[in-house]
Amino acid sequence: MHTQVAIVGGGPSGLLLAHLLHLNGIDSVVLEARSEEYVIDRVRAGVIEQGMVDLLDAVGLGERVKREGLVHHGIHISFGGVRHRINMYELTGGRAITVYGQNELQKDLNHARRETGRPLLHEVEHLTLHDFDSAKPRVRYRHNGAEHELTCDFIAGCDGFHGVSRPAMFAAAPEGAVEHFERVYPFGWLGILAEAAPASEELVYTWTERGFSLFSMRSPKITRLYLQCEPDEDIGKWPDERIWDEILARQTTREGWKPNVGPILQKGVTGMRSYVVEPMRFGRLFLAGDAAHIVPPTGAKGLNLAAADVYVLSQALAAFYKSGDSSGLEQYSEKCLRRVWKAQRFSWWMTSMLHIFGFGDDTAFDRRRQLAELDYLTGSKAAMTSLAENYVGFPIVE
Ligand code: FAS
Ligand code: PHB
Repeated sequence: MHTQVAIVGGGPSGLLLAHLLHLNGIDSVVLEARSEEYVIDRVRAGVIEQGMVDLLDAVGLGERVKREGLVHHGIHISFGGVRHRINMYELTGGRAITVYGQNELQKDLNHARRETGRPLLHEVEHLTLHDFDSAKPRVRYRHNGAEHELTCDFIAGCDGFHGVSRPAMFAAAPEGAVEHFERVYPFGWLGILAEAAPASEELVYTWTERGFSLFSMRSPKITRLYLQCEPDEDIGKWPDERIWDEILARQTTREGWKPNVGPILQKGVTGMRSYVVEPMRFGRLFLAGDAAHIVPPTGAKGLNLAAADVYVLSQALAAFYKSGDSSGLEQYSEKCLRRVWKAQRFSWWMTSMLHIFGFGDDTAFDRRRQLAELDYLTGSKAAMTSLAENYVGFPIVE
């Protein structure tokens, strides 16, 4: 088989790229390792920046986001038993976030792909990349028990952090041509979905001596909650009652605000790291999204960065196919990395300010310093404006 762009990975970045290319008359084949149900049911992001909502709207994918997404003008930072609201809408001249589950977005993207009738293969196996340092890259894979080879002009590695594209790039590149930057955090997040009406209209980020905790939501009936835990926490040791005890212990405020309790529908533990590969491209292999960079979820940036990457890549490929202009492809990595490092800084800052890095006396100074930073943040318009503009995010479509 031949196509113009072989897209490895059918998650948000792979399918959004396929859609953007389709709108530019560029053909692609999307190869996904897992089943459609698995990819949809995976519980991940919940916060979409203004820039991504505007992009989805501009490319005909915004209808359900607009209809069912929850638009939030602010967030709360809670510490010392008191919630402090940051009015991001006011501080950023009218920009907001939208709470819309990644699995809902995944459904929209799968549907849009089906509408085009272009190939989206699930459950592909043994996928390998070849000759992407030449003008005729190839992707080999197994599907429905048969071996296949796909020739193409370009490969887009949208296969997430644990995919094959980034390792293939490291393996093919000369020594030192590709490097990575990483920070692994000494904690993780235990996340739950609960059938309980959200007790707050906006997200609440809570700092306590017991550890960080986050109040979020998915709909008027579903609350999403997170607890800072050990990086390798055993979820088996967290019966529902213990989870609720700890959430209420961390989030209940002096004025008595607390999340509503309800049946837990899903629970899981996720590790926390910051990671960037540079450059994000080698030859005709272009990495996008979590395949190239990971941010800790405290800044709610991962999915939004993935959308920004594939928008830049789609523009560059469109210019190449329309006029042979490869300047966009040449600048792809540099352009994306500027945005990626801003999001890395913000996500590291939110994570460092709100999590406990040690519970002993040796870290007592840091906890006092964190409290002083939270006190400064929630008392300074300048500091709140800085958080607000980074949280709502920067435009994707210039
Ligand atoms: P993904 O990992 O989502 O998709 C990659 C796809 O490639 C997967 O479907 C995988 O099965 C497939 N694949 C892997 N190997 C393959 C192979 N060899 N062959 C074919 N296919 C292969 N981000 C936000 O912006 N806001 C948030 O609120 C937020 N919350 C988060 C909460 C949690 C708990 C987590 C874990 C992440 C969160 N994120 C958030 C980040 C998250 O949303 C990711 O950034 C996003 O899924 C990235 O999308 P992709 O780059 O498409 O990678
Ligand atoms: C979520 O709703 O899942 C969520 C919200 C904000 C974050 C991370 C996750 O920072």
